[in-house]
Amino acid sequence: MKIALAGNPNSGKTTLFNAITGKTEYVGNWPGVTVEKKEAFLKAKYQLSKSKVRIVDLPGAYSIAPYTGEEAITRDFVTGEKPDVIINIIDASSLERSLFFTTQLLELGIPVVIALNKQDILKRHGDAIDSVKLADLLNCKVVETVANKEKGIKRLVEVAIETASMKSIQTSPGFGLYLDSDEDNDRQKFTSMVAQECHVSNRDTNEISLSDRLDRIVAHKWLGLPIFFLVMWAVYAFSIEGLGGFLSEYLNETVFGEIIPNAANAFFEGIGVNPLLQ
Ligand SMILES: Nc1nc2c(ncn2[C@@H]2O[C@H](COP(=O)(O)OP(=O)(O)OP(=O)(O)O)[C@@H](O)[C@H]2O)c(=O)[nH]1
Ligand SMILES: [Mg+2]
Repeated sequence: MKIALAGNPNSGKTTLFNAITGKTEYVGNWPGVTVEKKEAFLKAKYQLSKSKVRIVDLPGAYSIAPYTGEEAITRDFVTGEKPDVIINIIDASSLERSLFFTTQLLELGIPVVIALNKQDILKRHGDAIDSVKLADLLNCKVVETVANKEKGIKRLVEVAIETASMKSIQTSPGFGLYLDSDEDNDRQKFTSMVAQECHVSNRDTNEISLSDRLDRIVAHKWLGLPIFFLVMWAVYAFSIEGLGGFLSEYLNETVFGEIIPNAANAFFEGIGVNPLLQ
């Protein structure tokens, strides 16, 4: 059995790959880390039956229509080598953007299981995604994960193997309802509808964060500019008259006026240089 890991750059594919295969492929917190496909067998810990399961980590892609060479590797693999199931890793903190690629994967006919990753970041922001609704709207299984803490991984692998074993053909959610002449526009309208429907905010709307409060003051329509000039003046005054003034006076009068000349004279006297040359 062959399981492909596909998703947007930086969504956590390689982190998941390492966790379920025991490999130590390079992981980094920026997009474009993986530039070629990597393959390994599933760790015994996650193995459900005797048949070997091959996991393929792919470079990140925003679309099935490749823009970069790495995206072409991903497109060629999922369309050409037909894995038994695709685990589509989604960064839950940027759901709407991720769903563009997801909808394209759902059209390939290959079974798709979504790993709704980085749940910890979402929760830290006081947000959540209704994964049951998401599964319903996209017509595929969704499992919540935190790949770097190995949370939800066992369940994800189980669901992926189960889905692949059923050998059913994935049906796409059919967003053509919008009847826009441009397919990408249709797709975008669909993804923003899905993201809105599934977004659950647990944030207290009365609770305003410190940075929001500061923003309200420094970016105020009338107060913004005076505050900007005041800050610039304070920086200028501090550097010229404050610490800057003190330092330049100290360097001129003490370091270059006394310490260095005295030390140089003492050195030249010490080595017996003619006073005319000192
Ligand atoms: N907070 C948090 N960070 C995660 C999670 N999963 C992965 N990361 C971090 O996200 C970053 C990107 O992870 P990668 O595994 O390199 O992502 P990728 O999808 O392989 O990225 P590309 O190879 O560039 O496509 C790393 O810093 C991971 O440690 C998660 O569930 N929560
Ligand atoms: Mg990677």
